[in-house]
Amino acid sequence: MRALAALTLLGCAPAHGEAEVWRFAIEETAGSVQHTYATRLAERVEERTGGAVRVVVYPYGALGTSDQITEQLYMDTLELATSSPGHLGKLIAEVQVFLIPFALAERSSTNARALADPALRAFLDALYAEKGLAFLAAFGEGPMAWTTRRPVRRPEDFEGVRMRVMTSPLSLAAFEAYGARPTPLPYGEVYSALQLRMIDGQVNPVFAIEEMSFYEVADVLTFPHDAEFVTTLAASPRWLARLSPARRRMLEDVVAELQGEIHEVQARLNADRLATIRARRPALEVVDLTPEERAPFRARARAVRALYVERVGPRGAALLEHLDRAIAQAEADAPSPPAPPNERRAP
Ligand code: 6CS
Repeated sequence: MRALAALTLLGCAPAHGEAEVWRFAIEETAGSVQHTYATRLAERVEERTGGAVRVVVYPYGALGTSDQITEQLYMDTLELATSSPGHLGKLIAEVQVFLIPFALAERSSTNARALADPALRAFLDALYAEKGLAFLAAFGEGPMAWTTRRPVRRPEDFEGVRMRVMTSPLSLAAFEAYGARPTPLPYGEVYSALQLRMIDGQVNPVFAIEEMSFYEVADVLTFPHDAEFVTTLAASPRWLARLSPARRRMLEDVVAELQGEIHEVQARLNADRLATIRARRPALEVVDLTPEERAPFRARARAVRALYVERVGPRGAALLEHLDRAIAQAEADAPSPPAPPNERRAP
């Protein structure tokens, strides 16, 4: 794997017989939502090209951190990668819209429809193009959950709690507004930082909390119902331009199919992994914030929304409007009944 990574960093496509190789780096480990997405994409591309294209999937770390794989896209030394706003926000400030607490819907199914909205996608497309990236898709990976050493039910409970956040500045601002002491770190450094007590908690969807073993170094897992983890699929624009029209259409078709499937994948993975965590650590307290408990967090999130507009500027405000509209439309298309208590508990 290391030799392959070295070849890739030099921009040389590894040989697999005569097949053309597309390298796809993800920000998560094998078995994750992104890994399922990437392996499905790989299978379909290989099948539809009769094996003429082979997609090699590189899990987290194989080609570097989230920032490093994004950089490889615009250097044109990598074809495809997942680029999450939690890290990409340093390069494209506007995508931090997905990090504003309570900006997305509480239900992942609503977010899944909103993220497929053509106007929202077109806006993102232009922003990525400006920064030397090609935007292909945005999708949710499930509700965010906090893992902490002690219960956090009110903003006051966050006092002095060093929460690891992703590296985009708005994640930091959000947890500052919540009253915590946010600490940005790359994904791969979180477990040891928790173990060494350099940080007290972190925030991620349940499947990630299981795959990265964060639940082992926590006493409480809280569902605040304030945000969903959103990622994007990005590509090297120069590579895309080199694809034949037929190959490009085939890729777009596969991406469109996956847009419709990935919501079910994340829902199943998150539910299964919560069961695994509960079975492995029965002592872990699982807390579901009530609507009343969420209210003070929601109130503090208003300042984060205002800060986003202030810091990111008119294009950020326009993207936020697009997102609000897409969510309202998704709600109108399929109004959601109040979530039953059991569904609120299992993301
Ligand atoms: O917390 C993070 O940094 C990472 N979390 C997930 C669920 N995916 C990738 C991201 O880098």
